[in-house]
Amino acid sequence: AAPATVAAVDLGATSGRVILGTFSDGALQMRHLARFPNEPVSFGGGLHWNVVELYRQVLSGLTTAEREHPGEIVSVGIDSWAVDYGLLRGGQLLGVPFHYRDARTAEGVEKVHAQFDARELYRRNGLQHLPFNTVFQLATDGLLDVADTALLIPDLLAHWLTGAVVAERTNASTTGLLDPRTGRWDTELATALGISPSILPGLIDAGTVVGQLTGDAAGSVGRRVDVVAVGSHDTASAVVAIPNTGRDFAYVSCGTWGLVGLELERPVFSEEAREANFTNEGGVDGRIRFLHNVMGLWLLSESVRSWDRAAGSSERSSNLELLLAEAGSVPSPVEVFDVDDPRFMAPGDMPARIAGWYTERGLPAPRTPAEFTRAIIDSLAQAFADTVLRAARIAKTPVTVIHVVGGGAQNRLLCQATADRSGLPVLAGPVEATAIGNILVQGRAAGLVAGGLPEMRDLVARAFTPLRYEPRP
Ligand code: LFR
Repeated sequence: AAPATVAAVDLGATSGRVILGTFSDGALQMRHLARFPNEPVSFGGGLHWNVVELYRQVLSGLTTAEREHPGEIVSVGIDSWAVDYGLLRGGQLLGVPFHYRDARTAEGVEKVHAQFDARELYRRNGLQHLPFNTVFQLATDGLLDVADTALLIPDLLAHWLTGAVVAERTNASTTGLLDPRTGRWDTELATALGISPSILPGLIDAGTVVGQLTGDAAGSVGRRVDVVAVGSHDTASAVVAIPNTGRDFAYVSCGTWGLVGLELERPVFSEEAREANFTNEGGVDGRIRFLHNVMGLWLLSESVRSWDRAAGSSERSSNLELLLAEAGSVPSPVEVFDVDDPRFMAPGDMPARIAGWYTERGLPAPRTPAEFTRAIIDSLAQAFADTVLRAARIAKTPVTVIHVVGGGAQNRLLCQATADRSGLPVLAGPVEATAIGNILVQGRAAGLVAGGLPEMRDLVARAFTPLRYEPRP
């Protein structure tokens, strides 16, 4: 068959990418086309996403793709971080979407919990408690009453590209307003919370054609290309690209967050699961992503930002490679810190908060960037290990290997420490799992890949051999 190409738009909390995936004879080849920063903007007392700039960058990436590979691209798919949304009225965006790290969510949690306590909410939506789950954000959103439509970020961009108004299911599953048993909106819950179900768009599954580039978008790109819904929650796309065709595996999708858990056939609503704060998010092909959000490399990137700030803008020289090498040769902290402490959620001086965790307990705090980095890596690895073992226990499934995918797969110190602290082998890679999952689901929709998750994962395993870390005593 002639080679055919799809375009993945993958938007992360710090950068966005447009990546092309070309299928020929059952193999996949990737080309990085564009990479652009995604920097939240703080104004008017709120922390926001610059979604218009993101849209501009996506359009510019797609235009470049068409110019460099005229007529080759068969579809476009968009994924991003979860939970955040834009509100619209009459097709116009109302306000600038909030960042999930904005402090307003505390008020939303109070409002929702006044009506539905944590137990009742879990019984209905099966989600771990994260103060920024969409349901809490909506409950405190001043524009809710004026809005006629709520669109999650990838759906919002797809709307601007095509005019379609849809909610892709994997991402909708992170809102807290979806019933994981039925895969439908929990309209009773929404109504009780004053969220009109009419603002929630019709749900679609990954693999569905959303529409075609229209209007200005078709004009810029020069052609009416299909936009296909992928696992539009980035973590759902990442899990598609885990290079394992067997069972019994756990995963850590490690970037800004460390999403740690299992793929299950059915959700787990037990009290034990709720207390351990495990979520039942929706995966591609109806799977359940039974996982917990571990704070992730945010701890390190936010620390690096603090050190850069202190060094002055002229000296933005923190070299991550060097820092990790140094961290590898300082001793482990006496005790690892609790990476999930909510104090680490907001942007700001991360080293000071980490030091505070230690000094409050009368423990020696790290002092140098290398010591902080070592403490962060070891503490993350411990949390990854604990979370994998806990997930296996709660879901009553054996785990024999941990797959680390995403940016964190490049971090050798982290992968080795995770193997050591869990006693399980770690298979690291692919780094671009999210974009690969996005590409595979589009490829399947276009008939370029056949089969289900096992076939797609088999292709990943052949194209991107993971690196193996054995646990050391
Ligand atoms: C990862 C991620 C997580 C989600 C968090 C906030 O990028 O999508 O899965 O909990 O971002 O949306």
